Amino acid sequence: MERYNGAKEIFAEYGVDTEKAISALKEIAVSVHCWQGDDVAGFDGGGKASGGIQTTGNYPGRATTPQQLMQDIRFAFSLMPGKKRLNLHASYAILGKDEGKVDRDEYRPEHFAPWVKFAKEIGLEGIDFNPTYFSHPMVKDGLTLSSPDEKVRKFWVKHGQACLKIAEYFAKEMNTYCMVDIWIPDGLKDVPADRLTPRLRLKDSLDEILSVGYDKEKVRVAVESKVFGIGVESYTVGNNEFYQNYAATRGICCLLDNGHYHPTETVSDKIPALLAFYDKVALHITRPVRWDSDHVILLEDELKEICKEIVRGGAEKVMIGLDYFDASINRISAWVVGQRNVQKALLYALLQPTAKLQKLQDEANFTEQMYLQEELKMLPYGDVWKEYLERYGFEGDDWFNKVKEYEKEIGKERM
Ligand code: RNT
Ligand code: ZN
Repeated sequence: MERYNGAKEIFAEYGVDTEKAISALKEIAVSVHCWQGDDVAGFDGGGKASGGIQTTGNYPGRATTPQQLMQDIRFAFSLMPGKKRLNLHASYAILGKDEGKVDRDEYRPEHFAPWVKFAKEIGLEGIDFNPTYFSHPMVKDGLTLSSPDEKVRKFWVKHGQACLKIAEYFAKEMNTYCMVDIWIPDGLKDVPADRLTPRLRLKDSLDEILSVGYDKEKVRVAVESKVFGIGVESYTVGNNEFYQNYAATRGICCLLDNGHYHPTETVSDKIPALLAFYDKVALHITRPVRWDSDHVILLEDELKEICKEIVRGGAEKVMIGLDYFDASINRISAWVVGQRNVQKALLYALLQPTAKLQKLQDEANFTEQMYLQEELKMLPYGDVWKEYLERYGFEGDDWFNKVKEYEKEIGKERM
């Protein structure tokens, strides 16, 4: 408390109100992905991610049943401060008696009812959703919605339609919107003979999915582009230009995953560019190391820049989601470190004297702007962070020891 009071005074000297920052941070929801808990395996098939997506590492204790994953989410989320939504993939369907009988083109809300019950039980803000266009035998020659095989394409169109209905159910049950993110792995390893036709097929498929009729107020559909993927280095059907134009002309959103661009492009710069045209933008925050490798989010400069743009643009306009999966370390710790780093970066952004800095930019006073931006880096953010944690039930905050205890417990059960 004493340290916080000192920090409060220091920030006040720069015109920053730490109390305001703490209350604002408390209101920003982060959609936490379920798939860090089981290496993106899901429950409806392969038991291993495949088709344009890959997890590396073999740390013991992976959740292999819905009960285990829920147990891990419950525990991991209890160590994450702030408002949380749960981001689910269709492959996490709990099929019960329909196991082996119902495929992804026929999933229904009831296959996700246990998730709704669980989300309500642990007091989540909402559920977001993703159709799963990978880890499935109907991914033919690496293609789904852009496939020239009508049977394949139709199957995946029906999957997308089914997912919109499930999203509607989540929105209704949780009494908040449900963000649906469409990402497909479709692409080619080597030089294409035709780059246009697959994109025209993807466009038609998406139109067919959206034509299913769904509550546009409650279900917010987003499309996630990518520059390349493993095994599809030469051509990605759903690239950035394709999806931005698609979203703009269909009244849906873009989802920016910061692992999906050329390494010198930044999502922090793309957020305000999109907000000039869209009411909402969705994010997958991750950490690319050389490529879209989905490493655990660290408190790095680009994360801080992304969070500054979220705060400056208006946090209510940005649907913040996480997307990383590291199987080489304790998965709960990976989850918590990444989520907390996003919260820390948001706090960092909320503690900037934004108006003052903007004024310096407009006055072309770049000397003072640089001086001030550098001074700000050494302010006592950690003391405000600690105060935030203590106010919201994280006093003492020895979360890592709790993870070690938990690991011992589940280690016995999951051998
Ligand atoms: C893959 C995309 C996609 C997935 C998740 C699991 O490159 O980023 O968002 O990571 O849907
Ligand atoms: Zn992503």
